[in-house]
Amino acid sequence: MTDARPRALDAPASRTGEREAFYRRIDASNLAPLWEVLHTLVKREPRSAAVPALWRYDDIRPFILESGGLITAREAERRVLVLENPGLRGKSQITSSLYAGLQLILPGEVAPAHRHAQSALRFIVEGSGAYTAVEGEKTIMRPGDFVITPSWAWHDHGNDSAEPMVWLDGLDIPIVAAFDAQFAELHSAERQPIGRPVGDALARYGAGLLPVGYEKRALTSPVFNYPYARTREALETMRRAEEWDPCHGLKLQYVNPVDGGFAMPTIGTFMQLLPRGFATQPYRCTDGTVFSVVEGRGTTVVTRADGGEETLEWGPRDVFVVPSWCWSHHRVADGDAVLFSFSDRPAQAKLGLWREMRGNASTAG
Ligand code: 1HN
Repeated sequence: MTDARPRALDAPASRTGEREAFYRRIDASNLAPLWEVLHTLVKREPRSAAVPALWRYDDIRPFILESGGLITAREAERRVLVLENPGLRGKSQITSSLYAGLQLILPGEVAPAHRHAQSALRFIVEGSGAYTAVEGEKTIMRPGDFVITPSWAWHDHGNDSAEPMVWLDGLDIPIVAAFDAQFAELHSAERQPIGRPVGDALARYGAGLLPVGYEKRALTSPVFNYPYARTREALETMRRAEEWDPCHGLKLQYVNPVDGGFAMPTIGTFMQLLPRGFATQPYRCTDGTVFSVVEGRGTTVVTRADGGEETLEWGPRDVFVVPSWCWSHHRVADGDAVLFSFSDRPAQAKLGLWREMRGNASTAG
């Protein structure tokens, strides 16, 4: 048997009648030839099935509010409209590894207590004053707050305010599913018992101090609400140093104060300030990233895997996604812009997979 063909990562071996007959015979034994599929399994570089996408809040807000008349939070367990990546419809995925949705809770409602293996984050988009209870402590949520529900932690939400509240949920559902490691449980009570005062965790672990003798107990940060007021103040103070990263502006990573690592084991979370008129240099990384616009307006140009360009024009409360290994750059319009974002970066980093690449206008694309 001779083979003059060059080795290729991008193309399958050629098919012959003899080979096809062989594939049919081994099929009954649950066997298949690797050389027919190798190029789809081991690729030169990431080519995400996820595509760049934007959900304009003004367009989808009416649907979110309409869902409030359709089903109660109690009946739904969680009343959420899932943000489905257009390249991954029907899979409840915003990237290949992450789930995202917009959750509505109306005044007086309770989303009953449960727990699951998946880790969740909430990023508050609209409304103020509803609470979430996590492992016996309540926190009151306000726009821009980043709130964590660790894996296997009891959690319920309630809205004792007078206005509807909407937040962006981010969960590691596809990651946990890839390991077939899902567990979930309903609490016997709708609202879990509360054993600590509001604000306890933030005071205890989030003031640059830790209780003497504190030992790390979990992989997730013990701070479960990172209030926007503090994050925004940090950005505002730091901007005075004028150390703008060409690709990120001024970008901060939420940390677990106990070990300095990411706040969650599978999901990385970030907040960045891009000043008025700033235009970033092209950048790409292997963690497909979900952005939630907190303040300001701008555009993000994303180069798709097929080489085409997508221009996402965003404003406050919009959600957009940049898939893995797609070049992107941001341009801010008139005012300052503040962007929250999350991705699977900690999971990739722990597995030694994460990569990034900085470009400039002439080398990108
Ligand atoms: C969940 O528990 C929540 O607790 C939100 O608010 C969204 C999506 C899938 C599975 C569990 C919540 C969820 C979820």
